Order: sequence, then C-alpha cells, then structure tokens
Amino acid sequence: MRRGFVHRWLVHEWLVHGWLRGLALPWLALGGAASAQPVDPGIDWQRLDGYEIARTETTVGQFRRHVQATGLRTEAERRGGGEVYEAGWTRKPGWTWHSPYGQPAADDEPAVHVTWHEAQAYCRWAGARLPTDAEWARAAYTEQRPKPPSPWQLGRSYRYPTGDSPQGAICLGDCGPQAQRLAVPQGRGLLRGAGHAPAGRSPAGVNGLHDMGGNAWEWVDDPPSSSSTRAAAGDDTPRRTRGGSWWYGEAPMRVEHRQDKPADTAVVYIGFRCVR
Ligand SMILES: [Ca+2]
Repeated sequence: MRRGFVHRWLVHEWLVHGWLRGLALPWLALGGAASAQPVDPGIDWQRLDGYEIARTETTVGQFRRHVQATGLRTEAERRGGGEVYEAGWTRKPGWTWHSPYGQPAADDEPAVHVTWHEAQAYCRWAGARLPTDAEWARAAYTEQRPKPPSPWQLGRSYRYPTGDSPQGAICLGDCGPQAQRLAVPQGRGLLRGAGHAPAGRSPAGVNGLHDMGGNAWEWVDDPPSSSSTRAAAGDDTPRRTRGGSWWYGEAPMRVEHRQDKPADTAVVYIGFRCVR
C-alpha cells in the first residue's frame, strides 16, 4: 500500500511541480512493476511505414536527460575531449557532447562527440534503437507519409534528403547561405566549415525530417547488432555513418554514399537519431 502511495505521489509531483523532470521517468516506473514501460524522453517522432524515426538529430538537451539518469561519463570526457580534423585528427580538450567546441552548447544543438556504443545505449534507454542502414535510407530518401504536403509525393525517392537539390541543408558550400547563417557562433573558429546549426533549424525534407542530409553525420546500426558480436564499449568495429555533415559538400548527402568509422570514434562531426 505504502509503496503504491509513494509512487502515485512521485508521479503527482512530477506532473504538477516538475521538480523531478531532470530524472528519467523509467526510474519512476520502478515503483509499479506492472507499469514499467520505456518512456519517451522528449523525442519528436515521425511515423513511417512500419517504424517511427526522430524528426531531428538527438539534441544536447535530450542527451542530458540520459546522462542525468544513468550517470554516464562519455568516452570523449574520459579521453579529455573529442576530436576534430585539422592537420590529421586532433584531440580538443573539453570538447564533449555538452560543449561541442569547448563552450557549453544550447539544448537544441545536436549531441556529437558520442561513440556508436553511446548512441545505441541512448536509444535503448529511450525505448528505441539506432536505425538500420536500410531504415535510415528509406526515411531519408523515400517519401512515406500517406498525405505528404506539397511538393512531396508519396512513394517517390529523391536524390537528397532535401529533395531534388541539396539546397536548405547544413553543408559546406553546395547547400546555400543558410548553412553559414544558422551555424552556432562557437563553431566559427574552425579551420574548415562553420560548424553545426541547432538541430531542426533547416527546412523539413523528405518525410518531414530535418537534417538527414548534412549538419551532423548520423550513426546507423550497420553491420546490424543482431548479426555481429554485440560490441562492448571500447570495441572499434567499423560502423556506418550516413548523411554527410557541415564539413562536406553535397556528395555525402546522396543515398549511394556510405562511410564507416571505428565504433569508438568520438568527433565533432558525428551525432545520431533513434527509431522505434
Ligand atoms: Ca544529419
């Protein structure tokens, strides 16, 4: 009885006063065994044909909830910082998921400097998973909404996640002036490119999704976890990234472009989004 009362009281406090919002709702669910369900930690989902995908790259604010709930200290933090490509790969002290260029990021910036393992762990915590390569590609290039707004056409596959042209994406040089204009100020000291924009700031593309092309590269589950040894942290099996980033022009935004990186890579260019 008392356990049930405490659980109801905690839920009430969360709903009415919000003082527990920094903690994960899965923790609350522990009070009622029958009600333990994965809880959506603020992800905006787009329904597709057979699955749902996040409309934006995972943000700093979303990733923070995961860190607060789990006590995670990321690989980039353990190593003293993530990396950027200058004259070769260069470690940057203090560059982490919450400070991508060494300064604290706004909550709507993409969470980068996360390894493939950390991305998958986040998605699982959120009751989701990383998309397979095929799922990511179908979401990025083939319109699946039953009644898509103009100019999108159900069933049509596009050359870019932005449609017939790369215009509107956050990429280097080929995608229009907004890439520079929307980039967060902390990225302006980079040797190449202007850095990422807040997630979801560029126009929605195929399937109403933002930044599938450009902004941050996105980890996908390829090779699939189910057909390979489930890697532990520290494993550096090559894993695929999709969509290109602000550091490249339009070419990596195309469906045929695939690039693999070691799973323990933590760099300023790579983020992710989840499916369920
Ligand atoms: Ca992206």
